[in-house]
Amino acid sequence: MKLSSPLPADPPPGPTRPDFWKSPLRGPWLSSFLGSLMLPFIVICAVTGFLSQVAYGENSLLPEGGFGFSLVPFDWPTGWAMLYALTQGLHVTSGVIAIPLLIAKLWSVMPKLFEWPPVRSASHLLERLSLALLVGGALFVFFTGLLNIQLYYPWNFSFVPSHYYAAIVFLAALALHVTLKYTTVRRSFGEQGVVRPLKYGLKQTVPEPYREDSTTSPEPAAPTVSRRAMLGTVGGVSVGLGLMMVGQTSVAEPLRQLALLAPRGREYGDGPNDFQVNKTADAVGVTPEMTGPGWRLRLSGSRQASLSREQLLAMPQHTYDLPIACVEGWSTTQTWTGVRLRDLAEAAGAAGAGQVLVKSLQEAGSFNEAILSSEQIDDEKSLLALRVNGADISMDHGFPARVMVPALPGVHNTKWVSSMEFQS
Ligand SMILES: Nc1nc2c(c(=O)[nH]1)N[C@H]1C(S)=C(S)[C@@H](COP(=O)(O)O)O[C@H]1N2
Ligand SMILES: [Mo]
Repeated sequence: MKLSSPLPADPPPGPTRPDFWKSPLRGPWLSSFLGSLMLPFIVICAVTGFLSQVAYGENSLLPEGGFGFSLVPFDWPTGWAMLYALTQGLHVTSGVIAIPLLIAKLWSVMPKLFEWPPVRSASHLLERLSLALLVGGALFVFFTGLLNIQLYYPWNFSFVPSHYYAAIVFLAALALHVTLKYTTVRRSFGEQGVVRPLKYGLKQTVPEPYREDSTTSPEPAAPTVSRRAMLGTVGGVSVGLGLMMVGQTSVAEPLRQLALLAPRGREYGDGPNDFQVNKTADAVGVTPEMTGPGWRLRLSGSRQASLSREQLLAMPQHTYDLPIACVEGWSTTQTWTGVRLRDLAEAAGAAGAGQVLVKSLQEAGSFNEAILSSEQIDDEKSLLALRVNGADISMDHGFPARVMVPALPGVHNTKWVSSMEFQS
């Protein structure tokens, strides 16, 4: 169906004219290559993103998994303590690696944004709308993700649901895009070879054959850089950023010095409490009076109990190496000592409880409580930690007591615990 348009048939001067675009590098091969390079990282990022949603479990901000049913029909396991450090490290690393590729890819298809006439037919309109969702969704998801790992939560909307729902829009538009572009990718790889253009230096760099309705320029300028150099630069930036992200994780301590963007620094002292602090006690209004001798852990289940730190230290103590694995991608493994959560459940007359609501002395803020599942309560490594690396936990790491549970997202390792309500 043709749409009659009030716009002039000839494009106005500027980027709507095909001859405005001069780069000899643009063309279906370049866009296909960048898209194919990006795709595996996006798949890893998407899968680990949905896994993070599973790991949030009952704490999820989404109604029942997002759509009234759970996308993944299993509970987050506790069996391997490093699991969330791994999946979330992969999520953040693959997402960050994809960003330079995304920018290059958007550059490669830029002329399409200015197509003239802007709408040619109903199907053209639909195609452009799906591209708006694809590009808008991608920019939103990557931008919020990046800000979240660097600046925490600087916006008024809630990060998790907006990142999550935008990701679904983005991935749906991407699935459509990959389907629609499959033949173009096959054709250009068939014509140009998948990697053949990478063999050419500047002298042998020629424009891709001009094709109307593509991103090739009708009047290409002489190349100033080869495709190999351009893609090498973009890829180099991606690899560099990826290493910086991996350097923040406890699986790659030797790379720590590369974590130039780590919001919490790279250098720590040698003391038992010298490792990353998310929020300090000061920052959230937890004072030494609140955590002093008057502090009690209040337990409730089929009966109430109130325990001082001395009483907790008199209970059987257990020591495990457990990571704090932040949603921001960083992680750090330390040696924690404390009381098993299942022993506390028993003290509250709630052995085999279905879940526990853990609350912090911290009054405001989104991380001042967390819900743990029965599996998380029952794991022998699940602790209410009182000590770390042989010393009392410092104020900033959650004194007098904090939750340490294997494979738990960092957010739920509640610090400055004040009460635990065991529920059936
Ligand atoms: N009460 C409380 N507990 C909290 C937080 C918080 O802000 N308040 N931050 C959480 C987050 S997001 C992480 S990653 C870990 C960080 O623990 P650390 O500061 O000891 O490294 O604590 C978690 N526990
Ligand atoms: Mo975190």
